[in-house]
Amino acid sequence: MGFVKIIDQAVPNMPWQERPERAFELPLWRYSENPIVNRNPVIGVSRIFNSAVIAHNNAFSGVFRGEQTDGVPHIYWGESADGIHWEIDSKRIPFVNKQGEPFIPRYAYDPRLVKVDDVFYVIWCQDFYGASIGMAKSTDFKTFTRLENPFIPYNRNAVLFPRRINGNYMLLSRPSDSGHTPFGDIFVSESADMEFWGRHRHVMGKGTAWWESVKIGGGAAPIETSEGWLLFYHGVSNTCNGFVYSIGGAILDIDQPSIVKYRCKNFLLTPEEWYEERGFVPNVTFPCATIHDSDTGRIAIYYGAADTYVCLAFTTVDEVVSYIMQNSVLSAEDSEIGIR
Ligand code: BMA
Repeated sequence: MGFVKIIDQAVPNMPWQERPERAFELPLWRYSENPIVNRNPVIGVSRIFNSAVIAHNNAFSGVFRGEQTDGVPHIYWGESADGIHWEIDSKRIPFVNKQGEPFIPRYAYDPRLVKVDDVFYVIWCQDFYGASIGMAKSTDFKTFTRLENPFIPYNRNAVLFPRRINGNYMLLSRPSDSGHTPFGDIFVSESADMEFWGRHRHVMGKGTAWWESVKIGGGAAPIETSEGWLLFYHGVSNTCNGFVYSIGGAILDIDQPSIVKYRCKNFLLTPEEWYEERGFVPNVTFPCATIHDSDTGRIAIYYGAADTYVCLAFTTVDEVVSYIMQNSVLSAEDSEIGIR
């Protein structure tokens, strides 16, 4: 065991591959068999990417962004024995309202899957008279009951914390426009009941570093550690050929997550491999989930690549937290509580 402790369950059967021998600076390394979900994965779906998974009952379950053959994204359910090979339903998740009646979003994308208080929550982006956050809960992975949309448009990249903090649920989100948003900071909001959200705080702004100078957005559900909440997020830069999405890392205060304690000035992973540089949207690495093991400190990061594939990268909590700490640069906005 190293110096940082993951405060969560042990997942001894999590997917894992040792760090390659070859020398490189960054603390994340890719799974050698990427992508783990390829093109045309099920009938009616041409691409699956930006998807989230969870360890459950000695196996793994996931919500997948499936781009249908008509181009419209919806959310699909999948299961896996090893977290690498996935059986994905060919029918999208049949969301219902509180009365149990079908209540399907017009479109739905970039789902996250987080367990809080023994309930599984799916959070995604959907149409609510403009792009906004959709939510549903399930206790059996059969019935997915939609909850009130937490925010008015426009908003994306909502990520729940995996436990209440000071008694309240906490949700990261990134206010946006309804298009290819050219701005964006991460905020955190609180709720006592998962229905009414408030006490909004600014967490972090787009970075001063070039790789995250256009906008940022929450990625995987924060991991509770002895040093604070470990957050993998995406950062975007602009080029003459469009946006480039990289993976960044920060550590938020454990009791007041609007305060950033450490923020890495370097990306942790940026598009380099063919499956990240070539696809429906080139140059995108977009983290949406982790599986992590408190006994070994191992972390597997699930990320979408080039809006086309699902991929895996690995690290350990010691390696990634020390890299973030050693390369941390904080702005005044990062360190403050986030009220004006
Ligand atoms: C964002 C979202 C993501 C996507 C990214 C790159 O605005 O739509 O789903 O991966 O753009 O295209």
